[in-house]
Amino acid sequence: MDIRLNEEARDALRSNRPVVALESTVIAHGLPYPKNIETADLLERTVRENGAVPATVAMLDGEFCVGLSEAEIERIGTEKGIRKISRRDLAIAAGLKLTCATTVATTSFIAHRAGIRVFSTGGIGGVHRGYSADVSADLPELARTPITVVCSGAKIVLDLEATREWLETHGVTVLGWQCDELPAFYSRTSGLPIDERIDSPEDAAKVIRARDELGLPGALLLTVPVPEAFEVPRAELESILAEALSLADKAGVRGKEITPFLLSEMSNRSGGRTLRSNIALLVNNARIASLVANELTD
Ligand code: PSU
Ligand code: MN
Repeated sequence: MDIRLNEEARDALRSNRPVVALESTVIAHGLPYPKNIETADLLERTVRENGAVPATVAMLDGEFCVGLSEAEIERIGTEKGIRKISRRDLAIAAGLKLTCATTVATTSFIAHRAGIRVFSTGGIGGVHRGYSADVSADLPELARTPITVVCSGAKIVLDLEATREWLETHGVTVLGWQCDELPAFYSRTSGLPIDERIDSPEDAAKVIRARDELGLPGALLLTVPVPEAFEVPRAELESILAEALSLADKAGVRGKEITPFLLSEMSNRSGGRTLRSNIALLVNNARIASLVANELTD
């Protein structure tokens, strides 16, 4: 598989310096313009400030790209009709030379093949509320890709309990960064268990190395709660989410459109609080991912 690595990422990987992969669906579909581009830049800066090399992943004109220029990030964040691709779309996108944003599934797929060990995002996809047949392709990809994904759990719009069960059944290890329960995206708690609490990058690296030595096929999720100042309490969220879900139902929004629709509705209904929370957790996750990536190259 041909992957275009930019010079910085290629040099860093060759000389065993820390690299953190970042995804592009959050830029193209997860956040509104111009916050999307500002956030993408901020995430890259955060990774650098914490001693690692950022590598945003996307598909540009049919090419798997790891490490984007500022102009390329701008393109992903502004061009109309950027497709959100999951595993099922990889061959279409490559064959027909499309320009696409990569989800957790496809970012993990590409980053792992490029030799990157740590990937930072906001929230993974999962089992949808009310449509338990709609299971994000993020989940099976995580079950077969041995990468570490730093995230704040699964997005709150999902059925978190069913998503948590799925991860357990399929052997995806869920660690909690300085926390005792699975974070719930905009909220710090969910009432759902993690497999182990981790308090330092050193301990995270120990578990990651052991996973690699055991040859386990699945990803390891390092779940990080949103910083306290940006948390939106669950009770408040649930009422906004209920409104957004019923609107989606009435409008017949389904499939890959539903997550972006719900995130944007919730932001409108919370006066932008959920958006600020989303950005804060993305930045914080990029920071923790960088610390872990540093530890892994020592
Ligand atoms: N994290 C965010 N916002 C997002 C996403 C992650 O803070 O929009 C994206 C990821 O790319 C993830 C996707 O893979 O949402 C899940 O989409 P779906 O539920 O359609 O599988
Ligand atoms: Mn889906």
